[in-house]
Amino acid sequence: MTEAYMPDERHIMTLEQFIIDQQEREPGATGAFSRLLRDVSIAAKIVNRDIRRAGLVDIFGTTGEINVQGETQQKLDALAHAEFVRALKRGGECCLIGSEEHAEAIPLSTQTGADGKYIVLMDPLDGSSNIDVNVSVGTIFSIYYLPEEYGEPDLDAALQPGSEQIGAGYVVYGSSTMLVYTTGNGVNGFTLDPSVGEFLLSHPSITTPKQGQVYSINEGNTDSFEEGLQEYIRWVQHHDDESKRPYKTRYIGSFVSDFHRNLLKGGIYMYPATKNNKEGKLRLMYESNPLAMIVEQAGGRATDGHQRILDIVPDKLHQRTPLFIGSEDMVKKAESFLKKEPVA
Ligand code: AHM
Ligand code: MG
Repeated sequence: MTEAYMPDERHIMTLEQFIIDQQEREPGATGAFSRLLRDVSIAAKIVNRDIRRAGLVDIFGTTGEINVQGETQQKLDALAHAEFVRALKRGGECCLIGSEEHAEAIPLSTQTGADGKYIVLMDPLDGSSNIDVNVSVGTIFSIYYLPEEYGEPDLDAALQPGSEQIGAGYVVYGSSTMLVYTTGNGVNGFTLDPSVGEFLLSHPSITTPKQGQVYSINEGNTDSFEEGLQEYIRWVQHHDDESKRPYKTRYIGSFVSDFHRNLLKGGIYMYPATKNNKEGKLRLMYESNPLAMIVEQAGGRATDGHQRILDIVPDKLHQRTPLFIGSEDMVKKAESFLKKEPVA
């Protein structure tokens, strides 16, 4: 067989093998964290299956409920939440779940008798308003230890700053399904091979360009942006050959998908404070922290315009924050405009 026909070694590394390899490099690792990641990936496969069948079975549309965020809950939001909770409950490694789709944190040990030591916070289905029109959506997750001072998984135990995350990741249900995660030692991406039902390593050691040409923001809100941000938007739109401006606008309205594209190609995603969302729209614990950890691990930057996202000390589970995330130089440039006028 000539070399051209030899399978690429990379493509036969499954997520499970990769996790075990990583675990073997950690002295004293018990395998509990590996099992937790396995449970997350199983739930992701189940949600992927459900999403791929949407349109054929009755899972499009809303449940008729308004969730804790004051937003209309989609049937698939509720389904994805239930699948992740089920997988984590069954796995036994997680003692507390915080979900964008649930008002309170959900303690698990009392229900299963298991002795899990991890807390998982998640947005089970991000960008869900795009589901009915077949646009990519995602899952975002964040993993913490249950701090030692909590014998029981007290709800307050979930209120840790993002810098305490021991792992974070996302799944994008796009033209293919990808799971990207970090445990604080670089970022790796896996693509689901539907024929074998496994996530296979497809994007090892992801790094994000320091500078990109894409900016992602809901410009319909421009009128209510602070003056410094409006000025930055005019700057990115201004023609300048040397800095390759104007930049391109790309805004799917599905954070995971916008983030994923910018991570790989370079770019900045912004959701600032607006008139309707004075604290910004995105949730610190479910969306901003996990993707901030990923972007920093890939060499990028994430702030609220003034402060590092991972340093924010939360005071509530469903807290929102303005977000500027992506290529380091682009985020710094945006901040330099914002500094002229602090967020009111
Ligand atoms: P969701 O978690 O309820 O789906 O809301 C978050 C979504 C993000 O995916 C997306 O970037 C943003 O909201 C879009 O908001 P807007 O329509 O205001 O631009
Ligand atoms: Mg979301």
